[in-house]
Amino acid sequence: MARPEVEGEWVQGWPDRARARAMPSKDAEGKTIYARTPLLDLEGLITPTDAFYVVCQLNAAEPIHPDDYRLAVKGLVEKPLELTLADVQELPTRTIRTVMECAGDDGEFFHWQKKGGAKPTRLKKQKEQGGWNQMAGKAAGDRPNIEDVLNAVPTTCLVSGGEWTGTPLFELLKMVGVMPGVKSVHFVGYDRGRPDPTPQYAATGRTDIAFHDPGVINYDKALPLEKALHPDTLLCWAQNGEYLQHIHGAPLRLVVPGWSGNWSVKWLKEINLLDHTPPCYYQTHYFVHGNAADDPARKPCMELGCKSIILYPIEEDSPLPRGRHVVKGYAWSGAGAVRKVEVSTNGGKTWQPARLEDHNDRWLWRRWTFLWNVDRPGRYSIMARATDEAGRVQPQTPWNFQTKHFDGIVPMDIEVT
Ligand SMILES: Nc1nc2c(c(=O)[nH]1)N[C@H]1C(S)=C(S)[C@@H](COP(=O)(O)O)O[C@H]1N2
Ligand SMILES: [Mo]
Repeated sequence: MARPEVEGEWVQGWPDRARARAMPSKDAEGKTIYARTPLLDLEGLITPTDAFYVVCQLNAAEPIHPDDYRLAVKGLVEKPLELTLADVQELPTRTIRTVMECAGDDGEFFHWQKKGGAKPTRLKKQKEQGGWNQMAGKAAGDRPNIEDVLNAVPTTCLVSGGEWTGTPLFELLKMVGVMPGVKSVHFVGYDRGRPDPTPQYAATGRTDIAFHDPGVINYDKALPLEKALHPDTLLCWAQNGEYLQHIHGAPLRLVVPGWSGNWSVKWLKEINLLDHTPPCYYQTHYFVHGNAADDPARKPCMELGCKSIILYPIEEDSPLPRGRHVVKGYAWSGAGAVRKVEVSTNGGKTWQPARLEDHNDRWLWRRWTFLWNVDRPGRYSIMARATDEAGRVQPQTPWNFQTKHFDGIVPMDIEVT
């Protein structure tokens, strides 16, 4: 059976269902640096913080006491400032509910579409220790076996829904005064380190190509001014109704709805206003769309595509008895609200509308269900396809060498007895 039995846990003195927690990979000190959301075990729209996915590309920043926190805002501004958290909290607040998806989420489905083999599954668990950052500290030139890497770093379940509270970034930009000619807003995190090649081996499915090595860097991204001024781009100090957890970027992080998670810089140290776009490693070499590492036409990953995923039934739920089954999943888009989800139970020959749950948070994923009446035994290929408010139909993103922004249609092959 795909679904493990519910195990009780004592919550507030009473037995209850087991609580959902993210599936972690840890660094040498036992700290979580990567964790996947147990999507199959969740309900509703907001992913509990303990179950929210985690990605730390470098060594995670050291925790900073909120009273000691400083944020520098500089560059092409009328009034450079060094701010405390309390200063930022004096600005008007705003709460946004949005999906956040890692650019690498479901990347292994690109490998599967291209090369075949076993279909990736959301039930797979990654290694607890070292799976994500296993090359850290090893000699340069030491290349692991690609199968080991792919087994250690599953890329499914890197997506969550969250409620974020902070202040619109434009309020801060208004306060410092943006000078003419600004093109990008450069965010620098407090975390520093040398990028580990393991995630690149996992993304490309290869250990035999040379990757650009930027050396020791701070995590940084340069957001185009237009997106920086969008009223939903927030500087956040709270998530899901409480102050940020350290692993999610406390005391202050950026949240950029619609764009892949890597734009939402955690542990903010500096904001620089620039008249150009600096060559940040995580936007020129890592989170890029292109055909090869040396593709001169490669472009930074920005807006997410349009996507739906099936959470029931999945292949491991087979065989199912004849009768009624509720096919269900989530759908989201980087362009805003999802308007339609269609389901096929015959491998894409015909499509029928799914029921979409209603809500008014355009950046948040929507849940959909489809009542499937199946009275004949056999093999059924179930598919889901989303359409967003911009009229974009799933899938939007072609294969790319870093396997970023997968939004393809993945059939679930279900046996009915
Ligand atoms: N400073 C910093 N910000 C970061 C990262 C990081 O490693 N350092 N990882 C990015 C990536 S790749 C993703 S997908 C999201 C994940 O945010 P979460 O860990 O809160 O889920 O944070 C982004 N912001
Ligand atoms: Mo990511």
